[in-house]
Amino acid sequence: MELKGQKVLVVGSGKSGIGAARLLGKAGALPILFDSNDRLNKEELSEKTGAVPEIEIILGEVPDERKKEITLVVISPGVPVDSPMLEEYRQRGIPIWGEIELAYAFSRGRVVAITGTNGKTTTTTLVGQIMNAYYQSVYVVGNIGNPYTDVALETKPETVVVAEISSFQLETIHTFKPAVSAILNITPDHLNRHHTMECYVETKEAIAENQTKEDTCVLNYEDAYTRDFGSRCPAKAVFFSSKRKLENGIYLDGEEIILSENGKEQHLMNIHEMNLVGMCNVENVMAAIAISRAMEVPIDIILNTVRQFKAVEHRIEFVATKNGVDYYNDSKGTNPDAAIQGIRAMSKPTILIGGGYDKQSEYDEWIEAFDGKVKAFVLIGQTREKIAECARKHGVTNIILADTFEEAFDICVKQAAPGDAVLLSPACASWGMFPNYEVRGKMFKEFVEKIGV
Ligand code: UMA
Repeated sequence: MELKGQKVLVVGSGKSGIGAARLLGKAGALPILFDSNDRLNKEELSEKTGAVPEIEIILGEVPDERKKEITLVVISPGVPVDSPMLEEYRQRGIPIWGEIELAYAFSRGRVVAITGTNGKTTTTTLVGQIMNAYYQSVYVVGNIGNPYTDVALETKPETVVVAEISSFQLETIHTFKPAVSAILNITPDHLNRHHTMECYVETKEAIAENQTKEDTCVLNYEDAYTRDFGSRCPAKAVFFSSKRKLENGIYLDGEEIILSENGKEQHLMNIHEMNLVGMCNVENVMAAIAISRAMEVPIDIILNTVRQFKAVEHRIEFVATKNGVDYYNDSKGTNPDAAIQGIRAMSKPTILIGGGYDKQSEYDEWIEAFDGKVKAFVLIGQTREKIAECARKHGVTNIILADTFEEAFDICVKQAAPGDAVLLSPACASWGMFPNYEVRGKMFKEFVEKIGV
């Protein structure tokens, strides 16, 4: 689609919208940066769009007479595809692209795209480091926090783009075709947005929809959804498994990671050579190895990078030991399944902070995974009553509700004795109390720093 001179409506003025509007402006289109929040400051937004003069800003509502000019709509991931404002454009046959699709249309080189309910950020970061160790031109983009549109125009034919892709972003791709894709796992999340599990799974599988057998899709053999997708996947499926031997793929045998290609086995590493805790991270590492093999990176470069790799911030991140108590920040545990990995990684009696924004999740499996380890359960946010009720049903007794995050943290400090752990792993998004999980995690770390000062 030729975009020069076209009026393009960019919906959402967060990171993605700014990136999309800037790219469109530089490419000769006439972008209108629109945000439904009319309390935003136009001048501040104008500053963010930088030295791209063609960008017009509209807040609140697009006037009817302006709607007719629009020939393409580009939406940010946070904008639901069934939002009523999009329906009008859809009915007029105006294409609706996501920010990822727009970036891809201008991008050169190969793309590695990683999705999954959990582990995306760790795996994307690790794959980015492995690619950087071998290739000259590498960009790490997407849901990880760096909009793809920010770098698309800088890419060259030899570039490798490593993209963390959320289900929100996959709803609006059309031609996006990674050379290597990965679906790490699929467990219930964002059901308020995707409505049913079937829709959520379908959206995740879209990551491979334009791939062919020349391309690779890395899948988790131990996840029923992704295993099942292996036989339907349009790309060549490569599996990893933490539980069984595979003829072809990467698997865990005791504590050893093994690469098996056509039945020929190669021992790669012992899991204690990694600086990461938890089985979820062993799976992330196996996925990263499989992805990097498919990208033709030599195995010694892959393994050296894995050995040097440290935990991603906010993902079962060890913060400090204060007065004999270990503090862990798992603010990225934004859904029950991620939080299950968080509590499983704990080996000491744990004071756990949970709760936050309501994504209509069920908490039973998370609470069952406590396994007698949770000494006190401190709950915050919109979901605190719902989680407390569920926890009582499962026999958890020491449940404390807090009104603020600070109060929750103080309760943890009082409840903890030397030899215990305090874990922030809320199983809920931070929205409603914080702008995002990073701010929540950083605040937790600041509180830990201040203990005993
Ligand atoms: N807005 C509208 N109309 C709407 C909805 C929103 O105008 O109907 C406006 C809001 O007023 C706001 C703007 O859109 O000003 C926000 O857009 P956004 O929510 O898409 O936020 P961005 O800053 O563009 O960040 C997005 C991702 N956010 C979401 O998916 C909610 C970021 O993922 C991502 O890092 C960033 O693009 C760069 O690619 C965050 C996230 O929480 C980390 N992701 C979810 C997750 O990981 O679980 C999917």
